[in-house]
Amino acid sequence: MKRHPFALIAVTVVATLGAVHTLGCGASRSARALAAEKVYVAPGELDKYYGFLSGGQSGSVFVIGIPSGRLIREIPVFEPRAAYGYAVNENDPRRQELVETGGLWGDSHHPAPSETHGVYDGKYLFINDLANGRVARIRLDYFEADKIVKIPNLQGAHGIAVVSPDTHLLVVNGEFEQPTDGMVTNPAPYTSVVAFLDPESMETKFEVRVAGNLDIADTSKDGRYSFSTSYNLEQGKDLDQMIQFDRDAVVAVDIPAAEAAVAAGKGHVRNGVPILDPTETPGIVTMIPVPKNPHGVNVTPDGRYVIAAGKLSPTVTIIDAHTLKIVAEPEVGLGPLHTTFDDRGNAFTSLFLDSQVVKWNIDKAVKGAPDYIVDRINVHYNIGHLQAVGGETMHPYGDFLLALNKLSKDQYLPVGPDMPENQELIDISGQKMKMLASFPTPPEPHDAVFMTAALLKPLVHQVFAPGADAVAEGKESVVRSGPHEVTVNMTLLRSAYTPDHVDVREGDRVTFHITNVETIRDMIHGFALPDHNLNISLAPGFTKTITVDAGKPGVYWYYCTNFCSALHLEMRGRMVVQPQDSTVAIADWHASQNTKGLVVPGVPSTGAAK
Ligand code: K7E
Ligand code: CUA
Ligand code: CA
Repeated sequence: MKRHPFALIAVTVVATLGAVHTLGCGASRSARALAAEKVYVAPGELDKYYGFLSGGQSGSVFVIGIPSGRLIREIPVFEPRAAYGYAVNENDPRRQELVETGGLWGDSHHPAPSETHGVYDGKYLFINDLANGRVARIRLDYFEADKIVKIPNLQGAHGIAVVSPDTHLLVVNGEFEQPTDGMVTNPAPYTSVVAFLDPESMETKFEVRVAGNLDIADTSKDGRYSFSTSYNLEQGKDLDQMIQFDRDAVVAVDIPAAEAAVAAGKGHVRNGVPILDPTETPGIVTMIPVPKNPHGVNVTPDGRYVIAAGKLSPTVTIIDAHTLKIVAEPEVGLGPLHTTFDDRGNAFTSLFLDSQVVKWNIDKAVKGAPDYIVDRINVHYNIGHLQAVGGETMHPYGDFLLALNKLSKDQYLPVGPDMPENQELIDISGQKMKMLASFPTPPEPHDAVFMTAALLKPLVHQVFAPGADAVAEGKESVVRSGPHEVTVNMTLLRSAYTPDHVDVREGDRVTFHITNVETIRDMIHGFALPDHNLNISLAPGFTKTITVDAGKPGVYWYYCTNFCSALHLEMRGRMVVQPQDSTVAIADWHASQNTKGLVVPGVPSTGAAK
């Protein structure tokens, strides 16, 4: 088809007018300048807030700065990541946990920081893996996952929440219903469980069975209830069946009552976990009927109300968090998914279908006042979660809101078949919301929690007191502990490995027990071993242990992967693997030290070096 010349001209004129309009209009320029001023963080300045975004199918947590939107760090959790020396080797304890609990990828949706007295204590950040029914715990002093567990009797670990105010337990929802007794031959409708975990041992203490599924979770601010949405009260097995009822439910579990029932032996133990059945233990579960295939459930900062988002209904349901009675059900717009809060009694609900954030006043909605809707703002596009800074705590900060949009459509050039997910930063400090900025992140953030930089700073350790298992400077050794077992007790200090050479034999299992003995912050050293799939990184004072097969005969240079000094490139050492039938004597490392690195002949290969 030939293009009509007039069409081209018309397009050019419109484009030119558009450009003149945006650039030439003084008001729009100053609005842009004001927005830019609000998000600009000058070089060397710090962001006011740090956000922890769940990484979705990236299986990680992204740390971003607000208001700049800068991606500051990724915390890999359910996926090995060489960049941070995380779970790379087959024998890495985290990787073994990953393999044993479901595999080397995850779908993380909901970050939940631990709390003491209702405020973040900086100890842990919990994150779910929807795909494999797992939960991981990230040490917030080290920014690395330190435990990954599989939850028995549960599939589709979706909503998670800590029990406020003291992280008494961790709540995990099972979204994908299962045969109640675990037997696929059982024709009865499927059920699901909400699991309660001990945050320290990460053991599943007990579970509560629900006739339906469980989607998003929150808890009351006083430790009494967990709240979970269920969108399949129909107990349907296909889409048609799941959208039959006008109302599904918010499932409230009375936590003290459930604990008492477990203590009284009322649970049926399956896979080591007592499961409570509410039909046998009345009073532990209250089903609050809410429309329709609800999704998000969020408790207001003051703990008074529970807000359930209607998803297929244009409403949110406001439930009294103490009496569990519905107090109002205001219309907010199409496709309400999640709600967050400012510090002035307002709620902000994401509208997936309308591609909007709606701001509404909680008190006015409860009283039935007609003017409860305060403002609406368009987002780009199809928003899932949204989070106002601090909105998930008892003390929201009330200045910024992050919209986590599922589709960016026209916001970026295509860089592949799919478009980046789009985050938008909205100023919520005034009566009307103002769009400030947008920025993409890797796939696919679901939810976010925020801490002020001032709160976070003292929580994160950078230099650790060496633990009981640390290797001290001067105490390095290479120990042959069996015919095929070698332990290397190693220290790292700019810019050398001690020992800087290790002689082993083909068939040996070599355990590297490594301490970074640096005492100044940010002096991270790596330890990468070519052709052994090994890379770890260590903070000052930190110790890690990893065992590898010696591998094929050869000379393998271990080297530092974190740029640490002018002699970083020289920071390397040799592992020499002698062939099985080699007649070359394996050097005693200490003896070789005494002779300035020369191999001492005649030291038997199986002789233990002290
Ligand atoms: Cu709405 Cu998994 Cu939090 Cu995603 S869930 S949107
Ligand atoms: Cu140590 Cu580079
Ligand atoms: Ca339903």
